Amino acid sequence: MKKSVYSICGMCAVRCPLRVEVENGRVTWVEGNANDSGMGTSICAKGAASIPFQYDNQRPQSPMIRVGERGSGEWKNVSWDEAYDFITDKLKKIIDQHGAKAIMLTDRGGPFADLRKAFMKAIGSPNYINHDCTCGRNSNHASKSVNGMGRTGFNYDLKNARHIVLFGRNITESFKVKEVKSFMKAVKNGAHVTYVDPRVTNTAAKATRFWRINPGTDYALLLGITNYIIANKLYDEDFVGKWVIGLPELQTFLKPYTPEWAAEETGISAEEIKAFCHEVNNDRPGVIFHIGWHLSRYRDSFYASRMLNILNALMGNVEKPGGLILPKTPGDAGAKGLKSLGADIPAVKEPRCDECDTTYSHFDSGAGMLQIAYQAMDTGKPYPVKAYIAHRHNPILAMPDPVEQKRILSKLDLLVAVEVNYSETAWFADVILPESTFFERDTILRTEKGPKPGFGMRRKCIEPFYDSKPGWQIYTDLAGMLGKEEYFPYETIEDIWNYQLQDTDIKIEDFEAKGFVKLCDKPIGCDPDNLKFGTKSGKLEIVNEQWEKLGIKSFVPYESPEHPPEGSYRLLFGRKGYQTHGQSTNNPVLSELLGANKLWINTAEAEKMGIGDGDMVEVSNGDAVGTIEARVTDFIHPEAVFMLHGFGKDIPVLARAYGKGLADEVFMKGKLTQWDKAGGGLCLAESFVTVTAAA
Ligand SMILES: Nc1nc2c(c(=O)[nH]1)N[C@H]1C(S)=C(S)[C@@H](COP(=O)(O)OP(=O)(O)OC[C@H]3O[C@@H](n4cnc5c(=O)[nH]c(N)nc54)[C@H](O)[C@@H]3O)O[C@H]1N2
Ligand SMILES: Nc1nc2c(c(=O)[nH]1)N[C@H]1C(S)=C(S)[C@@H](COP(=O)(O)OP(=O)(O)OC[C@H]3O[C@@H](n4cnc5c(=O)[nH]c(N)nc54)[C@H](O)[C@@H]3O)O[C@H]1N2
Ligand code: SF4
Ligand SMILES: [Mo]
Repeated sequence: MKKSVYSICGMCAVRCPLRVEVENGRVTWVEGNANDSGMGTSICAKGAASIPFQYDNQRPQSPMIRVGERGSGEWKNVSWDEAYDFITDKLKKIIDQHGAKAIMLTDRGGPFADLRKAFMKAIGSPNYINHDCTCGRNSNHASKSVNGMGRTGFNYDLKNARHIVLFGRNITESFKVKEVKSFMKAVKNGAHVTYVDPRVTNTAAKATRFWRINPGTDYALLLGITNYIIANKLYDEDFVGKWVIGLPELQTFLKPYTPEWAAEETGISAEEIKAFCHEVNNDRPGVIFHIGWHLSRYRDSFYASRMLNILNALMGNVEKPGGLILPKTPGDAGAKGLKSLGADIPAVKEPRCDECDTTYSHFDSGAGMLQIAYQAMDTGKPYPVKAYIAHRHNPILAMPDPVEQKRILSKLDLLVAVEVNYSETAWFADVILPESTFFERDTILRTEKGPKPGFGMRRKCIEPFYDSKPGWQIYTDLAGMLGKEEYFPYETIEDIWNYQLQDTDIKIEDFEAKGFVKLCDKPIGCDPDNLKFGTKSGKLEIVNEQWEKLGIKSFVPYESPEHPPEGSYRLLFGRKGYQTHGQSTNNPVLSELLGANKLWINTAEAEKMGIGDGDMVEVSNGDAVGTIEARVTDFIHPEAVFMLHGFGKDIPVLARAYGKGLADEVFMKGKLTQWDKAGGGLCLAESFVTVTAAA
């Protein structure tokens, strides 16, 4: 029997809408859900590799409890009841001794996190944290300090843009399917694309202007650009007059930062910088300075990212074609939203272990800061954290310095990984709970913001292959066993969906036709003369007084980045179109496309050391050492080397990826405690390594 099911992809955190064909209980075809016009039937290689992932047996097949040393790989397969008993016995003891706040849960954030947040609320712990201190936190907080809404406070109308400016935003390789399609439409329509990176990427190849910037100097370039734009009035004076606070202060601050000054620092000529400024002035308001992520991994990323937000404001691009569009919510459609699963659970009054509600109150406490929680796990301050549930999150790989992390994680009484793979964290855990794959499970409903807001549903396509459970079931079971069934009274996923939908006019059956429900027929517009931003003033704040009061200055002077010592290189990292972080390097098909990462090194530098393309080289930070194949190329800045993240797996059961290539995070020694106090992001791009020909 053949059937077609609407689902939501789970092969990366983008979570694209899908249509899945199933024949006799097996998935035979996956494509984009064409009911979504931005998506069409497109999916990416990782999405297509969901079928080999489903049929792979190199993944956890039943609950497992560790019997050997941490990380030894000695496990006992157990029943769900045994696993639940083991976990809840430990949790009850921890609650008795330290209170529920000693339990922490981290996940990959996103539209389905409401379930885990509600679980933590139900058990009485404030310590729900997402992954974002290694991802977009600096950018997010920078946006929040300007627009009051954060990084996702705007959608980008890329396809209609006349100029797209990308600072280390490798949009064609580290992509979202809908975003890259929209970007390619703009390219086809002849939009200007300015791409800034110390490395030539596929996106550089699509750009009309590529600037190979000195690594870590983006803030200088942005200061030079903004100085010239303001000094020459190359901005939207009407918009700025009406909606922007703090321009005179900015102008004063920018005085020393001329394009000539920026050229010295960045390696990009003053003439080029000026030509760019005139070009964006001609192209506005359809100009987008993409906030992106990569400006998130340096010590001044918060301020660099603030400058990108400020440049968007200067372009007057808000709610203009080819500009920044405010995402519309169910409320904008005159409808009620989904009811949060935590809505009827009493608020937790305990303070957070990561101090995002106390010491760091400018940070978004909804997302938290995992690196600060590591300090709590290590030192017991502000209070002990004794149990850690990592759900769809692999901190040992995603946070820097795995050796230091393992030292700290070893202090826990309980580490649980809820996973579909043998992640590094699962391998080090006390218990692995195998979640059913996204094909095998229903998921809570999600809100979809955009021009036509609505709700989306992921439906189960097939029965689980192994002894796994869907996340909603796992947390309902655990809440029940911890005596919190009144807050998790669900028997079926329909109970959960009905709870979420109770304030709306929508019924479960309404999702059958398309896989999602829109709350209006036509895109909701917005009057550009009647905007409302999330700041206290309701305007875009170049000077944010609230943040200033909390000790976060609106402007800080530029400081040159440290240059690598003689014989060393700055280690850069990133992703590729057919890999998702470290979770797909062992995929049966994706591992054939790319078996191991290579070290990009500049040709002239390699020649000095007698290293040829394809030679094996030794990479070291004086502590961690490893060998990897060299990719000798003119396409990278001489001060930097680059490797893809997610390789160098040290888990023997991952037979295809085991020992292939090198892991970047092992070279990030000390980075668990080096982070930007203004933005919160970890300084991942501030490690140096030596490279020598391997013996
Ligand atoms: N295929 C695929 N797509 C993905 C993901 C995935 O795993 N696979 N992950 C998703 C996630 S979580 C994220 S956060 C995004 C990330 O999206 P991006 O941030 O666009 O992607 P990265 O691959 O991290 O690439 C960052 C680029 O920044 C460059 N860079 C390094 N240092 C500097 C610098 O000093 N200045 C400038 N201007 N550039 C610099 C690097 O050379 C690299 O090319 O991608 C998302 N999309
Ligand atoms: N050194 C270094 N560190 C980095 C980066 C880097 O480039 N270099 N990139 C940073 C960035 S931008 C990010 S976003 C983070 C990403 O770090 P993470 O969020 O940890 O990475 P992901 O690959 O998204 O997935 C996490 C885990 O979820 C599991 N998983 C996948 N699907 C499911 C599912 O359906 N259910 C469950 N329960 N689990 C599932 C995967 O197997 C994987 O182990 O890493 C950051 N850290
Ligand atoms: S970008 Fe690719 S892997 Fe990620 S959700 Fe979309 S189709 Fe799936
Ligand atoms: Mo990310």
